[in-house]
This record gives sequence, structure tokens and C-alpha cells, in this order.
Amino acid sequence: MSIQDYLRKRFLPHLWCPGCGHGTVLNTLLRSVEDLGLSKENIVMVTGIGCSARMAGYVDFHTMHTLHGRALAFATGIKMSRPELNVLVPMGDGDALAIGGNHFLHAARRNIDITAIIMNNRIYGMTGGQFSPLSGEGTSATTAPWKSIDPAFDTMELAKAAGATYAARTTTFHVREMEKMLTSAISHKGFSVVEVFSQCPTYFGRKNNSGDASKMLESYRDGTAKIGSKALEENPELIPRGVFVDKEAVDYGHAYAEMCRQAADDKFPERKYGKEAPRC
Ligand SMILES: Cc1ncc(C[n+]2csc(CCOP(=O)(O)OP(=O)(O)O)c2C)c(N)n1
Ligand code: SF4
Repeated sequence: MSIQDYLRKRFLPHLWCPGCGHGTVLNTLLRSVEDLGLSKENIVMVTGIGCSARMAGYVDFHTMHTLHGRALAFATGIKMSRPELNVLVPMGDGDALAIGGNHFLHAARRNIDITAIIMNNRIYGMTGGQFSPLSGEGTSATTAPWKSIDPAFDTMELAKAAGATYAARTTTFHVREMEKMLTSAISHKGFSVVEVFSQCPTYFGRKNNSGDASKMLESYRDGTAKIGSKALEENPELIPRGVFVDKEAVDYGHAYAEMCRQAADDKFPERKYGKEAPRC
């Protein structure tokens, strides 16, 4: 199976602007799926609304294009009813951490076995460049013509505090690193989050004089450094990239199945259940 086979070619060309980072994330994600040798029959992609969320239209997996901010809620339902499926949830920073922030916290807290991919372009691309909880102080946006005074969330700190068991950050400049992280995140048992800085030259770039897409990619190269690197030690202004959390913990689906088994044993002690727990 090649990555071409994972695409719904009839829906191409895609709607992303020239230079948008979201296509790079799609390409890299498909490479990770190919690395893992996953069958498209066993993958569900669930998205909300946004330029990033449009990804669900282009992949030939089982897909659901749902409501803005609610992708993780739909994905939780799918994972609970079909635990054997790999559930992937690409989201924009607005989708994931503004309107969808509540779902993000609780999916992480419960350690639901889902892979969240946050495509952080620090702006609402689809609706014309409003600022998001990841834009940060001093950035310009359609809704912040005198620059935003809102501090940004640190997605990694948030994911860690909420209980995510895998959390990593990379950029569209670092595609090999992104591929490795996505591969690890999909293989991980529990709630995994990969934050990818993904350039939006059309709104964020234009409003913040960041230059074209290649200049924005250079800023990812020059403005970030690997956790534990000398560069980061010498310049704390750099944004750290790498794996922030990678730990084992029982995921929600397993805990739920175990609870169902115990409940059934209490109620029907004479029955013997096999490997599969009875459904609650
Ligand atoms: C309930 C609801 N509120 C608002 C919108 C309008 N809306 C659609 S996409 C979007 C933001 C998209 O930004 P982001 O999630 O960061 O993704 P991007 O487009 O930047 O990839 C908004 C506000 C909507 N569709 N539904
Ligand atoms: S508006 Fe921004 S995020 Fe949306 S497709 Fe264009 S470059 Fe990408």
C-alpha cells in the first residue's frame, strides 16, 4: 500500500492556499500510516471545522467531518464502541483549544486512546484570520488590529497537566521528526497529542509581516530547538521541540471494559466470560 492509496484523489486539488502548512502535515501523516502498515479499513479520521479539519475529506479512511470544536467528542464515542480502530483527530488551534478546549482537557484526563494532531498556525484560517488562544501577545489578527493582549496557552504544558500520556511538538519544517512523532503517537496506547506548527501565510503571515511560506518555515527552523539541545540551553527564547510526555497508563477503554467485566461477574457469578469483556 503506498500513500497514494490512502487518498481520495477525486476530491483533489485540495482547498489549501499555496504555501499552507496543512498539506505537509497530511503528507507526513500518511507516511506514518504507511510506516505502520495500517489498513485504511482500520482507521477513522474525525475532524471538526477549519482549514485543518478539511483533511478528513482527502483521506480514504472512514471519516467524519463534524462540528467545530467537537471532533474529540465524536471520536470518543467511536473509540468506545469500536476500540479496535485507530482514531485520528486532526484539529486547528481554534478547533482544539478555543471552542474545543473543554473536550481536549477531558479526553486527555480520561486517557482516551485517540491521536490528536493540533495544526497550530496561531490563527483562525478558515474564517478570515481571527486570533486564537495560541496567537499570543503582540500578534496581529483581524480581531486584534492593535495587537492581541491575550497570552497563549502552551499546548504541551496543558496536555501534560490534563493527563495526556504522549505529547510532542514539532513543525512543518521538521518533517522527518514529525513522521517519527506521528508514528509513535499512533502506536501509543492512550491519549496522544502531536502539536505541529503549520504556517498560514495568507492570514497569520500577512498580518504579522512574517514573509512568505518559505520565510515562515525558516522561522520554524531558527526559532525552535530540540529539548535537551545546547542551542536551547544557550537561548531560552527558542521554542522547545520534542517529546514532552511519554508514559504508560491504563487507557479509558480498557478501564471501562474491566469495570463491565466486574459488574457482570458480580451480577452473574455463574457465567464465565472469555477474553472479551461483556458490554455494559
Ligand atoms: C459552532 C461554530 N462556531 C464558529 C464556527 C466558525 N468557524 C469555522 S472554522 C473556525 C476557526 C478555524 O480555525 P482553526 O480551528 O484554528 O483552524 P484553521 O482554519 O486555522 O486550520 C471558526 C471560528 C463554526 N463553524 N461553528
Ligand atoms: S487560510 Fe491559512 S490555514 Fe487556511 S488554507 Fe489558507 S494558508 Fe492554510
